[in-house]
Amino acid sequence: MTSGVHQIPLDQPFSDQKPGTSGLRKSSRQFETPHYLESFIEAILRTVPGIAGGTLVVGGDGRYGNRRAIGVIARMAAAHGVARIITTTGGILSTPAASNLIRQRQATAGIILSASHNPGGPEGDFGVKVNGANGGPAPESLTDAIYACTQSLDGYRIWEETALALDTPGQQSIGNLQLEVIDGVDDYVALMQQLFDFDAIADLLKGDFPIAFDAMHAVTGPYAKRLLEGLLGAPAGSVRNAVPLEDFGGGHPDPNLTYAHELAELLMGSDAYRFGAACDGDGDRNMILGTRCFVNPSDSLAVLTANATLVPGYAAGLSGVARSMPTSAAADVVAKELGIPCFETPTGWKFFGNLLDAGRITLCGEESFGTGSNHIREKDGLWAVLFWLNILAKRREPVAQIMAEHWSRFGRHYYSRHDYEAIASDAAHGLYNRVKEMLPTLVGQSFAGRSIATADDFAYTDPVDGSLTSGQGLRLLLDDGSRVVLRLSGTGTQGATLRVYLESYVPPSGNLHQDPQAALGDLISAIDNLAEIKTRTGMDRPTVIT
Ligand code: VG1
Ligand code: CO
Repeated sequence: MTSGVHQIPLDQPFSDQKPGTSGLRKSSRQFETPHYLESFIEAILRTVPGIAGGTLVVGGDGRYGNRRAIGVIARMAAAHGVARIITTTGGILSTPAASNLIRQRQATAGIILSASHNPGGPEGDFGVKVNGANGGPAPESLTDAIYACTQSLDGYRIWEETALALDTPGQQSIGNLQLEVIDGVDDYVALMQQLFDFDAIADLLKGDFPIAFDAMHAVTGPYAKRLLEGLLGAPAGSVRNAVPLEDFGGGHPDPNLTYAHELAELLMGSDAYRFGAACDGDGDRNMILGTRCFVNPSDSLAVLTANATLVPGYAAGLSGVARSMPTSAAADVVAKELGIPCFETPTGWKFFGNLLDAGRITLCGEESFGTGSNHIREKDGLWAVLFWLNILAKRREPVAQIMAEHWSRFGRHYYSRHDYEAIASDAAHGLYNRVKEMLPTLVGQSFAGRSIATADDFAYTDPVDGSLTSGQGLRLLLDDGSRVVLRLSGTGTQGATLRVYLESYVPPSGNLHQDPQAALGDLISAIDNLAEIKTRTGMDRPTVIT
């Protein structure tokens, strides 16, 4: 049946639909430009293999534009011969839950509507991410092909106007397409129950162990309510800001000490809670806090690696771990002791997919509050929260003590990321390209009292398929194992964001309890001198310090 198909011509293609670190991310206003969303969806439907007759999982983090986009995708999918769309009540689906659904239902692909941790609402951002049949972000070869398709697009196909019933589970057809609306929380909760010791965690939470979880008015609210307050018995109110709102309540759903400051103050400034955590807009990031203790995400990956066998889903041990290049080497030290391989990939979850699919790694993570495992092919915020709770339930020690013991066993990687957000694009690229050109001359030069051993632009050869990805960040590796990395963000929507990553290792015999900014102070001033950060950005301090 093709009677309902409309063919809409485009006067000219949109030139700016190049996906970044994780999908196409633009302002909500841009996505409301007539035919803009449709153009990108058309390119996806023309490019992803097996779409005709296939199954698509579609949902998003609930931000402004979510429902409209699901309607457009469903009608366009119907016009392209997609057999089935699986979506969720209210269209609310976290990125990790979407990854799980794609895998569970053996879907052809998924389309996730989110700009992750970027603010939402009519004045905020919107985004479209494409995931493949393994549940992971599309590889660069596919996103490049989608982009290429947008460049010459002369029109798109869409089914006639159709109202969707998204509020309750059920089935509906659009032409030959079956639209199935399911509860978005059930399958994810079932997966978590397979991995973690719910009895042990419930027992921990029954005692004197108050927790605070901040859903930041984003997608994890319904999942966290069901898991933490429902199944695990945490007192009502343990999950804060639990109702997903189209504009995230005006907040910036990025779980770090700056944007999740209410939670940070509760944990860092009082003894009221034993454990605190927050997730981002689409539920794939996590921040972990203990009483007066912030767990650096790079350290978090190392602690999960060292303690994995305490968790039922990982009791048999790990095949390997991976971290993104800018993430500290804390996990490397643990992997070495465990005798398992450790891989270093470029930034972005898509690079972990091949390693996970090939069984080469079990855990992986990024410094940007992302942690995950082979249970799905995305990072997973609530999974990390449950992993920590499972460890705490077994070890019965405060978070701060677990960190102290970890450092005294493995040494400490002092680590910080300084973000300079929304700087003029010219200034950012000028600064970056200048350092890039200087790289060959830097080797052997003195830097913060050490010597620069290696200066390069990170490139990665995928150990599974041999593909090469270059231009992934400027690295200055010093002779004592310290390093500084510069990168330009691939997820911002305003101007450019410069990220400066700083790392310095102290062995177990060294000073393990300094403030990281103080411990890294000489690196911070040396990179400012070398890259002329303050003068070229016109900013005297970073927007966000992690
Ligand atoms: C940032 C992080 C990166 C992460 C990406 C997507 O990218 O640094 O580690 O994978 O966001 O996360 P960039 O290019 O801005 O540094 V999310 O939560 O947006 O899916
Ligand atoms: Co995210």
